[in-house]
Amino acid sequence: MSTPSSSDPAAAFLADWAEHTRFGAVEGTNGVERQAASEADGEQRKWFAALLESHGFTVHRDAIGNQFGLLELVPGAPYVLTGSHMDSQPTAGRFDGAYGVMASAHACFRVADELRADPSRARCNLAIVNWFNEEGSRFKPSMMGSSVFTGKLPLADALATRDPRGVSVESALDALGERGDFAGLDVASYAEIHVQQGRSMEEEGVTIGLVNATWAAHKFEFRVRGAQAHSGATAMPDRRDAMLGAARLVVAARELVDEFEPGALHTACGELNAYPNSPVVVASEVQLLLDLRSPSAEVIRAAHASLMSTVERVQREDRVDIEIVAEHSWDQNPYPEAGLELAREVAAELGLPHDRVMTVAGHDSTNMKDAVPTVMLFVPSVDGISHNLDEFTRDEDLVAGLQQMTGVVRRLAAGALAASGATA
Ligand code: HGY
Ligand code: MN
Ligand code: MN
Repeated sequence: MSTPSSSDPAAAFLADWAEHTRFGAVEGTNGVERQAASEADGEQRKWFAALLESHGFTVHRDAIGNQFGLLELVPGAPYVLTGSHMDSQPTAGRFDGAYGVMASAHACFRVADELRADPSRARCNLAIVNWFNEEGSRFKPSMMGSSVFTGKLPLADALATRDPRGVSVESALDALGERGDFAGLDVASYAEIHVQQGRSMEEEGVTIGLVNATWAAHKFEFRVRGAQAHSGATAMPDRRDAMLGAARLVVAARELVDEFEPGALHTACGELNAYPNSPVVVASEVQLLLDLRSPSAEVIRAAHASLMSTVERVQREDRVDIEIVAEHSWDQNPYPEAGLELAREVAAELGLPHDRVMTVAGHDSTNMKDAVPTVMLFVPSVDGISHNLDEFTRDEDLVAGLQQMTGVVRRLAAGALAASGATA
């Protein structure tokens, strides 16, 4: 673990980075499995808390398990908040989210040392955050911790959410000792860095992505209901096959893409649970999660309408009932220009190739940008591989992102973009 006296910031970061990847490491691969509030997530949180404390930060947890490291340099001043998430998808890459938390921490360590040496430059305090359950794989919806923090999701609803085995968020967090009562952080500004999870930056030779907008997303959790029956004996016209209804929706999601210009719509069904899921039985119930993404709000609306007409047709023709059990969506909308300009100036000063880029995936900053002045940054992903054990970003890009983040935090701590009391 790095110490406050580490003199080479890049080497100190890479050493801690190498150490952090052992939590939830999937044997024989370079990836991790560290779903929200799992044992591996809990172990990593303990290690991360010790890292923050060793650099003089005080560690707190709020009621939804967001983990904060705080350093007060200017008594009573608001905080520059920076971070991302350390939870992962099943059998996933080691960079998604965790890179942002570790780069934020090391950027803050460096700026903290500078401001301790010259306190007259400090206008804000420093806070690092490890948001709870960004991925939404074990507990839906995604971006849970930042949604509760920004008031978009009621705390009670989040705590009551259960994983497929019936374990609630509340009891999973309690089992790890990761549910706290910290509240009332006065946030001046927020910054996050993440791997791109696409390949345009690598192809265009861009080292620092200045995220200027997010794609729109609409996720549907459907429940398809039919009737349980013998898969051999039941006459075909008598069947109400929930698996068939679900399969029609899976195929419809792919066919929707062809209704629009190439690249205008991404769709997938990533989760499918059938009951009773047994040989020789026609399924009575299937739950599936269908995900629509587009850079155009208009395309999302049109795709939504087309999907609903498919739902009507499948119910009629296949004699199944289809219900929307839950939805999670966000609009196509911009990140603040002032944050983009600040990040552009830092990249130019550092001589790092940079350009504006949209984010296709959701991030905790998708929530935070609606509450406080926000900067969102990307570093390249090799071949755009993501949510996969082989996700990869080169060390030189990790270090460039750390330098960029350090420059951004330095300016934010000196009062750039500051808004006080925007988030409680
Ligand atoms: O894009 C997503 O849905 C996830 O929250 N990153
Ligand atoms: Mn992520
Ligand atoms: Mn992810």
